Amino acid sequence: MQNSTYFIDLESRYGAHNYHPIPVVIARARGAEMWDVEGRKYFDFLSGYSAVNQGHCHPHIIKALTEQASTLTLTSRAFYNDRLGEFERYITGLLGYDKLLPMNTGAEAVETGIKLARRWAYDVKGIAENKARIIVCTENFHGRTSTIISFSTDPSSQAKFGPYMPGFDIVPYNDLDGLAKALDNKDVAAFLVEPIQGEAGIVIPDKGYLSKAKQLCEEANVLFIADEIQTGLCRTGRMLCCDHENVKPDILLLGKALSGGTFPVSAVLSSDEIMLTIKPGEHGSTFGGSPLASVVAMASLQVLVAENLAENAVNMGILLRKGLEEIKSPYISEIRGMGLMNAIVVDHTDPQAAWRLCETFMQNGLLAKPTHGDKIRLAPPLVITAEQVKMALDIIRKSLHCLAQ
Ligand code: IF1
Repeated sequence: MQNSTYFIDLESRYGAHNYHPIPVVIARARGAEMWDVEGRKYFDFLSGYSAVNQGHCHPHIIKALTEQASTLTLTSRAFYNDRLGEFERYITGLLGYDKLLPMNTGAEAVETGIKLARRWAYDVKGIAENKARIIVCTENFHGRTSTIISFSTDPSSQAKFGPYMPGFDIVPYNDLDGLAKALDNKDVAAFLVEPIQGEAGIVIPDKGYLSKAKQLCEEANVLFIADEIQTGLCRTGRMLCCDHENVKPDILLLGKALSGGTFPVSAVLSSDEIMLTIKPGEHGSTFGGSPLASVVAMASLQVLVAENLAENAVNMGILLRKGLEEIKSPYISEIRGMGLMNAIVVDHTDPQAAWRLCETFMQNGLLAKPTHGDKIRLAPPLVITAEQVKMALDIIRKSLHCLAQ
């Protein structure tokens, strides 16, 4: 029986070194729990970066996946299939949009949103061709394609991948004056924003920011594109994070938990006016809208609704943040989050403190990973129970002592 070291060495020898994982080798997972190759159990506090909101290997999703997998996986969009239309009707009805454009990864959904906004700008708003501008925020994270990293402000995402795609203006996040200034330009097509910034370290904008930003966009005839790939699908305590402020994005981007963490499924939702500016043959992908993806996505959405996971995210999030406050650790300078999208900021002289804390979490049975140095995301699957949250808090409390050295 090979051990963790064996598998870590294999990846080091034969795999690209584009990640620096926490040194644990997962072999099995169910719900909020994972087991490594040695059989040790862990609470998952990363959830595949919010891709397994429904919990690992959710039976309803896996049943849908396995049944469809042995029936029909792919027709390509050269032909119709008997699953995509049902999924399109379900998700547009659930979220209140006219049309769905199905893709695979989150980055593909973001790229599709950018193309859609540009096409709408030329065909509907009347901006001169190749002049459309899209406003984005500092500290954004929208994926890793060459276009997307062109408007990143994070050198580790952007450096030495040029030349870069033009047409993007960067404004400070959570800054309405900066947005208003950038909107004072007739060539602006859209504003692309994360309702809460994930990679930046769970940065929550001021109350009213999203609704005021949406209003400014409406006044400027600019599309509001919400990247809910990480914040969406009940993660923050509502079906969509924008729901907290009753904001209806013109273009909505979903991914990750849309498949319950089984395989990449992403979605772009919008109105007829915007969506139908892309004509047959002008955009697509081999696997986008496959029968398999359609069935898995429908099952994944059904679980969120049937199990009231938004409500559980609210309740377990309150329990988690309250428990973290009660630890009163001198090494935690901030606790922030909404629903089960949370983070702690580690306060320590050692720049490696957050990493050391995550390694101690691992030794004690909880898996999380630092982001941007001193922040640790605490985002378990939304199926986590109060009992599991309490056990996780015990692990966190015990682990913090490692920073006393
Ligand atoms: C990595 C980060 C999180 C996303 C938002 C689009 C995408 C993502 C808001 C693209 C993807 C993933 C990518 C993964 C780690 C993870 C991540 F650390 F990179 F930034 F979650 F915060 N919009 N986020 O969060 O979706 O193409 O990956 O399906 O690249 O390391 P994707």
